[in-house]
Amino acid sequence: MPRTTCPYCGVGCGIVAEADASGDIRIAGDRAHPANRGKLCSKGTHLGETIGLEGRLLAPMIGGQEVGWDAALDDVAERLRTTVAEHGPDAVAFYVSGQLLTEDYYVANKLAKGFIGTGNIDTNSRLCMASAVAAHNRAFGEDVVPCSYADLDDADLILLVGSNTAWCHPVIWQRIEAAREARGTKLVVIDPRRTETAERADLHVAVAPDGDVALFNALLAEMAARGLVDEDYLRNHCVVPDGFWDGLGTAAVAQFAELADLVAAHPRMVTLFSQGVNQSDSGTNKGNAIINLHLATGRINTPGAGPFSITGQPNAMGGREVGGLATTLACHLGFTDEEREEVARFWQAPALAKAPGLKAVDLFRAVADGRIRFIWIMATNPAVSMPDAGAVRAALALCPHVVVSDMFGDTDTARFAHVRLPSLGWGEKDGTVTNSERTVSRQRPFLPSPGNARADWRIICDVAVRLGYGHAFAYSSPVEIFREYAAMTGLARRAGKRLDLAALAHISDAAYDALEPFQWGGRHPLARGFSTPDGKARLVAVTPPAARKDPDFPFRLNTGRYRDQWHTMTRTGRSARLAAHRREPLVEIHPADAATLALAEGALARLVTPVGEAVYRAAVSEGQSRGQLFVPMHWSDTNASLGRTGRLVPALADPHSGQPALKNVPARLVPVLPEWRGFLVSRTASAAPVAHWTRSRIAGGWITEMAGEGAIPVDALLPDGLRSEVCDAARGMRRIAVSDGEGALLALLYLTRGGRLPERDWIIRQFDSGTATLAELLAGRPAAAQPDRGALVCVCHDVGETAILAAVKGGAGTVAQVGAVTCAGTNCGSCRPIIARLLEQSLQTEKEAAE
Ligand SMILES: Nc1nc2c(c(=O)[nH]1)N[C@H]1C(S)=C(S)[C@@H](COP(=O)(O)OP(=O)(O)OC[C@H]3O[C@@H](n4cnc5c(=O)[nH]c(N)nc54)[C@H](O)[C@@H]3O)O[C@H]1N2
Ligand SMILES: Nc1nc2c(c(=O)[nH]1)N[C@H]1C(S)=C(S)[C@@H](COP(=O)(O)OP(=O)(O)OC[C@H]3O[C@@H](n4cnc5c(=O)[nH]c(N)nc54)[C@H](O)[C@@H]3O)O[C@H]1N2
Ligand code: SF4
Ligand SMILES: [Mo]
Repeated sequence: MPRTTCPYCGVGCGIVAEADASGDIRIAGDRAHPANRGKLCSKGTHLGETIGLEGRLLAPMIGGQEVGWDAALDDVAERLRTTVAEHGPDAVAFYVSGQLLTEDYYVANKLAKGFIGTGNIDTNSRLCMASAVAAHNRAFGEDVVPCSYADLDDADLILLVGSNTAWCHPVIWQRIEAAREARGTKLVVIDPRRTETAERADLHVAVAPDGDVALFNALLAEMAARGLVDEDYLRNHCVVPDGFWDGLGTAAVAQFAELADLVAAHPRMVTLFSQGVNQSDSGTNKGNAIINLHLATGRINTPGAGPFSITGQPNAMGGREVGGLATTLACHLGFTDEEREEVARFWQAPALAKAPGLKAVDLFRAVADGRIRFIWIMATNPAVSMPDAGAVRAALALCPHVVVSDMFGDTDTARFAHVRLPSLGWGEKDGTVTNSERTVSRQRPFLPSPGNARADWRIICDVAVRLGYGHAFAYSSPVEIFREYAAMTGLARRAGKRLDLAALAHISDAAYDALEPFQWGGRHPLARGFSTPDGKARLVAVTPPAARKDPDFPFRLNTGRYRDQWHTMTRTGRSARLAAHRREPLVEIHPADAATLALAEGALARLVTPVGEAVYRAAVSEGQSRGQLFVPMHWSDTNASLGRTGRLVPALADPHSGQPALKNVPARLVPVLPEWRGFLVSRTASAAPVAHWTRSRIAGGWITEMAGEGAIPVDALLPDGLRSEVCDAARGMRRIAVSDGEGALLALLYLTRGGRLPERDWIIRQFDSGTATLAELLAGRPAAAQPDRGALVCVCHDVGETAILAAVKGGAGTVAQVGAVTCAGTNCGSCRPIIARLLEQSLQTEKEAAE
């Protein structure tokens, strides 16, 4: 059975995948893979539901016209050639992605920087990892993660900073949980929100938005005051700037003393961090404040210790290695004369880029003002995911040449393309990825290439050949690219870097096919010295950002992820099971703030920021701090009318890394009171002509939530067929069922002008495989009262809250015992934090009742 790697997060789980004769896909965790040892989270487990061909782009398109590959490639090459001839190489840009394979990434970088001669190739990793990269470079002299997953197993204390690990890196989360069970590891979560991750921690520090620099500076000052600075380590391995110790300051955080005691007591400490650190205009300084603490206490390069930046995308790390960011040249080398010379010689490059290119935010600004006239976007959806995505859309609409390579033809970004190129996707493509701990794994194909789709590396090389660079891009398979890339890392080694895969420069085709996951640099790649000229690390003096207040925008808006959706939902949005976790984008708000605004649970609300507006349903939650809001980043124009978060975030970036500040946006919230509300359950996706809609996958079709003003366009919403209707004019209620000639249900529409709408869960189940009568469907509930299943908890085994609470009543006292009784949480385990919360709550209630 083919062994491959998950296409989602940077944990990099190994997967065993198989397509049987009937086309059914079986997915299982690879027990032999060091990243997961057989485990998978909900997203990995349900991959099979996301790889159908529906919506796939299967042939190249120029405008609305399907064309052959020759025509498409000639067209792209011609656009490139004329742009360079008329406006120079810097009028060209590539915007690529941490979801490309290393081999794709390598040839894209080589074409842009070596042959077209522009530094303008940047990646969505700019929105994701750039601050960690900049912090590593400043502290270590190279972008190297100094620890490994095994350090999580060996730590006595784990600090999670700005990371919702239980949702975003669930298999790492399970590893942390295992360490806590095995050796009593203490867990601290530093996050302004009380996430499911924070709920499970020993200590949750609800830091103020962007309060991290102040917090870590103060922690370091406190360790110094307690005599816990490792003077020997500092003398032998670090350079400390003058005046460093004077500027550390204090932090106004309620749990500071408790946190400091934990940090003081546990030298074996790992600090794992992600977007709450990186996506900030003080992101690089946050990274260095964390690294400073580890260096000064000597908590690095030893088992169970280190600052650990965890990567987001499956190949964010591989992209950093090949040099796909505009700010590196190639393979951890920069733009010094010496390094440029080495690279030019290695590639035999005729026109090596002279200087770093534009970083993502600036790159799209240059598209907007006409400096960039050709852009090729691969494996990313910037019309949704970039800050101020409205400006990005305007820029793309103006740009004379937009080429988009994607698996799907109708993404928000692809709508702006002059040329759309169909790429292979997961299960079809072939190459390598590198995960958060520097482990390189193979992605192997187990599905046939659909239609005329092609591998990204091949598309890039086909264009390079047409530009006359055939000699440098004459690869016939990924292994040939991998060998060249591995050889090129030898340049990095000779320049004193730790990146070094040169031993694989002559790997045979067969050995590449059979390649087992391997980690470059070992467990602690910086243990034998840092990558600076003197081998010493740098402490970096960093100061907290100034507090911001704006009376027009009283809230701080935080944005991020849901457990079961991946980014802009082009893939996970196709799975009915994954959709069940959260069907709509919600704005989370503290109860006191909701009360002040007279905003009820489930009501619609308009979020307004200095750059735009979007509409969400309110979720009132104690987990939000007062004065703060949270919305997901996932919904695009494809699945919602106004739920796209990219409308809201200004294009403000960290001065060192260029990473946008996506987590701390000034905002205000205004309740929306539509005249009518409703939802439609239908076989096909409805393009609802109403003011507000969001839609989500269900078994056998779609559910579309709607709201609007004035007349309801019922006829436009419903398919043709036999209609049955009930209505109650007094309450403004209307319910319509549509079936075909044979009585098969095609659609159900429920509308109200002020009353309640029926429970979605029961109707969704009836629509696919239920036994409800027409009368029951129109009533919106079963004739005989059935026990309410409660909110869905376990997606894999379809277990609701009621069953879990019953198990607890029946004596189940641990998550494992609940699992034994109900099966909940026994497959992927992503719902275990919810089960733990339900368990705690009901045990608490029982205790209170007994007292
Ligand atoms: N389910 C799911 N998993 C994913 C992804 C996905 O789309 N869906 N995407 C992958 C990718 S590319 C990435 S980059 C990772 C991201 O993984 P994470 O970084 O864990 O995810 P986010 O939800 O973006 O943000 C993490 C947390 O930062 C907190 N935060 C906000 N502001 C601050 C602050 O000022 N200080 C601190 N300390 N915390 C703050 C937020 O409240 C949030 O809980 O996830 C990866 N995994
Ligand atoms: N407000 C807000 N915005 C954010 C964030 C946030 O926390 N808040 N997080 C940011 C972060 S960390 C990230 S990583 C970005 C992610 O944002 P994007 O990269 O824009 O999101 P994806 O949906 O992953 O886009 C990947 C695209 O590539 C396509 N694709 C998948 N595989 C392949 C392939 O092999 N080849 C090709 N050619 N195409 C493929 C998919 O269909 C999809 O259209 O979003 C950023 N934007
Ligand atoms: S934790 Fe989940 S999403 Fe991440 S690699 Fe593993 S299975 Fe995939
Ligand atoms: Mo990311």
